[in-house]
Amino acid sequence: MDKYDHKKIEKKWQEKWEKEKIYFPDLSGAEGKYYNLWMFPYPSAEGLHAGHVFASTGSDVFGRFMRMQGKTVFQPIGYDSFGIHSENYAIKIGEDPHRVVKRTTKHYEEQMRSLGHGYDWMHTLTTSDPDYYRWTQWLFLKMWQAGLAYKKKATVNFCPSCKTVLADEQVVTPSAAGKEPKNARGEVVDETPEIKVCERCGTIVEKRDLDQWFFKITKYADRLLESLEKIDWSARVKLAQKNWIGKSQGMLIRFKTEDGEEIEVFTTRPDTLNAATFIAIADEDFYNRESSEKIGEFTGKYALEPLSGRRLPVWKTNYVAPGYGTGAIMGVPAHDERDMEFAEKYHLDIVQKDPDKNLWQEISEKGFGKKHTNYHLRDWLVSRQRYWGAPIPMVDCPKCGWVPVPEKDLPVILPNISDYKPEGTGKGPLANHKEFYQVKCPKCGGDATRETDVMDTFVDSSWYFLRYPSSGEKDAPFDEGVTKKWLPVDLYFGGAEHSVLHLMYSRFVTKVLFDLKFLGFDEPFPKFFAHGLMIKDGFKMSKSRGNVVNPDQYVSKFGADTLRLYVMFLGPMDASPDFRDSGIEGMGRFVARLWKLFNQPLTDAQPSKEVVSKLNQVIKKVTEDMYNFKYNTAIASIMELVNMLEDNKNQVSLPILKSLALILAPFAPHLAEEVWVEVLGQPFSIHKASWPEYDSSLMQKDTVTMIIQVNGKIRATLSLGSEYANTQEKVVEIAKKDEKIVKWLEGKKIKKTVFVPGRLVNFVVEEG
Ligand code: ANZ
Ligand code: ZN
Repeated sequence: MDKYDHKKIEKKWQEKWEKEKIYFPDLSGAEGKYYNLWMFPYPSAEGLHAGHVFASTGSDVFGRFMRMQGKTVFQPIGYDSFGIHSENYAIKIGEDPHRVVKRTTKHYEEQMRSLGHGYDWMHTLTTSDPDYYRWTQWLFLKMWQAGLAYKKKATVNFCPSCKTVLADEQVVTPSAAGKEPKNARGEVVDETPEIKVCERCGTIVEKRDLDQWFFKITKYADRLLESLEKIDWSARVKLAQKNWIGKSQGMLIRFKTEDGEEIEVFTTRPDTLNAATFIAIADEDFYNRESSEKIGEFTGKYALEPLSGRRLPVWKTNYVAPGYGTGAIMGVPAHDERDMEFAEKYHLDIVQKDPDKNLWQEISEKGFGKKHTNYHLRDWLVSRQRYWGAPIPMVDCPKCGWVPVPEKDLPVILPNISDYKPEGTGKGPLANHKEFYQVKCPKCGGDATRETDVMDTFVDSSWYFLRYPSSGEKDAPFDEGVTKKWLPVDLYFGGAEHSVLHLMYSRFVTKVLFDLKFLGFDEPFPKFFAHGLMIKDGFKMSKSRGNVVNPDQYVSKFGADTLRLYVMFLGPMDASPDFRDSGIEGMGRFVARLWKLFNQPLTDAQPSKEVVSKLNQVIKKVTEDMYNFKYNTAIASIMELVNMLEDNKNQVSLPILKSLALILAPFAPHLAEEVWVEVLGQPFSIHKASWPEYDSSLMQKDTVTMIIQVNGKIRATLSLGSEYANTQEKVVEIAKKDEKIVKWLEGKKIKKTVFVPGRLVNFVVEEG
């Protein structure tokens, strides 16, 4: 037997799989479809890291399992290549982003192929390719036609480092961004609860008033909320979406100031109106200050509480958000902590509410207020003052206003320019290029200007799953028939950090396309699984710590199968596994043992009951663990089986090794194929073979020996299934029928029964 030569064997099967199109299903004729999708990566300069290996292998293992369950599995991969990630890197090294992306995507593909994932390389996509972004622009036009895209001046989040605006969802806490907070000069600052940073770079965001394009996601707030009910996602991710939508029911109440001005407040607690002691209104200046304390200033005005006419001082503050509700509140310190903190600081009155009054009714009857539902969700800001994105297909005409680029003229090509660096002027680099923006109005033919902003990367990724099965389609973003067959996605695998960003946007876009009759379903991912994030030697992997694990060296040294088995063995898919070099060496030894076991001479002898029982138990366990993404315990039970077979070499028969190869196949696809075809002589390919069945009747149950006493003397022992040995009722019932016991109990009265679970029963009977 030769040593297991992973380099030769892995390459051999990768080529054969490709040649025989093992992972390229016929999408037009597929029966029992299974669309197995992993969130596509940003092709970064560094390439894949071990966290990608963990997540993508987790998805691949499931896809392989489903294929062995008889499904036609479609598992595509592509690149989210537009956007700041690639662009910032391009700027850093002074190379055109087009060229950078060409190189990085090629590198990603090589790495992904080396891991042996079962991707359909015939259906891939790159969001920065014109034949992809043409349809991202088409999507923009559909939004416009549906009245869901608009441009408006607004106070928006601006990242001084990325020099562009950000959507609300892209402004997060430093920990959510996984970054240390930095000020505009790039210096790291202390983290306080109030600090909100750019999701990409960790820089504290600023507010700016700018003219921007938005998608009206707020129109879909209720539906995004309601249909969470019908999708199979974890409670945690659903809650994140629910909180982000932030529906709250309350009232708008009108106050008048003494000089007749009107102030409307939004409150969820109209019942506390008679405990309101001040009015607080939002103030942009205060709000934009980096202060973790509540600050305020008395305006000199008083508002009259509508029911009693009490005079309430009106304050300007930083703790009322300008963009939420009406931007004004009634301060109720006795019942609201934030108001209490403010009232204490500025010595304002604190009074209790009147518990007996139904103020909801009284306020609306007297016409001072009306019921109102408020949402935290804001419209989605989609324009970016950057270069590396899909140009927004709109033309500004002095006569006609905003005119969409006709569909037949798409794509609006992103021109090659050398000055692609953002300047932070509020306009993107394309605004310096007349040859790009000087156009004729598509409607009246007069002189007009193109929009020079480009789209947010999250627009690119909001619909990519629709494109995969139709990639290459020239006349539409997706083919009707293929889409009907293959969508929605059966299992979506990805990081929980996208809980509100990408997942919310994709759900929104799907609902819009459903309403426009392009799709027959309105949830893109009926099942989503959020995997955990891998760490290295106890720490989060990060460039600054220098502990980012590049998988290439491990693939080269140990082979893809060892690496796959290792990362899958680290813990359940939703945990945060810790990558350690010592661990992968151990897995390398296990793979060598497997190779030896498969290559030993086979026997025709009947395996013992114990071995058969173990095999069936392990198949059962692995099958169940697969559905729960507990690959770690699946692998652990395969290891137990291997131990047992090594101890019982004379019983290792062909059927046993076939089953072992089959359950290994999702984890170690190359090794499994090699032994299946070359050692066990089975027909290519193991990855199209059926998953093994298990037979419960062949599984020996664990048994427990129970001692049965009568008046403290041992009269019998009973061998019972462990499922019985802990229930008094069951054990007593069986013991009383046992012939050795019957004679001791005959005609006697049982005074007492002592029961020690799993160990003993003592019947105490009348003497004599
Ligand atoms: C009086 C009151 C009494 C309130 C009480 C709460 C408790 P949701 O929608 O659940 O987040 N509020 C309204 N607009 C605000 C703004 N722009 N910035 C900051 N706070 C604002 O909570 C709505 C409640 O948050 C409103 O109800 C208002 O305070 C405050 F015992 O009014 B309440
Ligand atoms: Zn015009």
